[in-house]
Amino acid sequence: MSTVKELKFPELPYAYDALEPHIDKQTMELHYSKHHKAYYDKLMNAVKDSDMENQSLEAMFANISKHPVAVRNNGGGHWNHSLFWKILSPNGGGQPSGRLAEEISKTFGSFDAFKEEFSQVAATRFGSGWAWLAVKDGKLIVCSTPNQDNPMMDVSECQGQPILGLDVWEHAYYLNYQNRRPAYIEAFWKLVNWKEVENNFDQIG
Ligand code: MN3
Repeated sequence: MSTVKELKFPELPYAYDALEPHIDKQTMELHYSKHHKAYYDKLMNAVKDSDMENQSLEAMFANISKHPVAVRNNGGGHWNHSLFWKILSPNGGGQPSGRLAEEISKTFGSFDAFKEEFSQVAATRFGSGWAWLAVKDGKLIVCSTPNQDNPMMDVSECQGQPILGLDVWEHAYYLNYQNRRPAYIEAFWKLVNWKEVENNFDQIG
């Protein structure tokens, strides 16, 4: 696992306008090149010349309560967005297949029931935060976290390894959807790169 000082600001795997009309070009450009870049830069700045730069971000998340709040906010911001770009695709949407599809049906009853629960959790997260599909002790869970927290952090109410995340900060949707967060969530389902989510699931074993 990379140490923090080895982390690179990731490439966006598609063009800024590739997710239109669901996520508009201007939102993508600002979100990636300004918001995510700022989290990345501030993370690097927060760990610079300390022993934190030789740890992995994941290891720090496990005891983030003992690290500076700048690492919690910006480390979370960097990790969460790095996942988010990869689980979206211009060719996304539809449903998962294979082992993940079976596990979703087993846990939530059906894909539609999962989708409804995730959408509800994302819509009702008060203020800024993220909705997650995560794995805990081999089981799937849906939950949300505030700000740039995630379920790998010891401070998080829900614990697990995220395999799918949805950014519900207003900066992720306000230009196109204004206050209509549920419309943004509905559009998100048309973009989910289920192959990538399946890979994330399979890597956990
Ligand atoms: Mn964001």
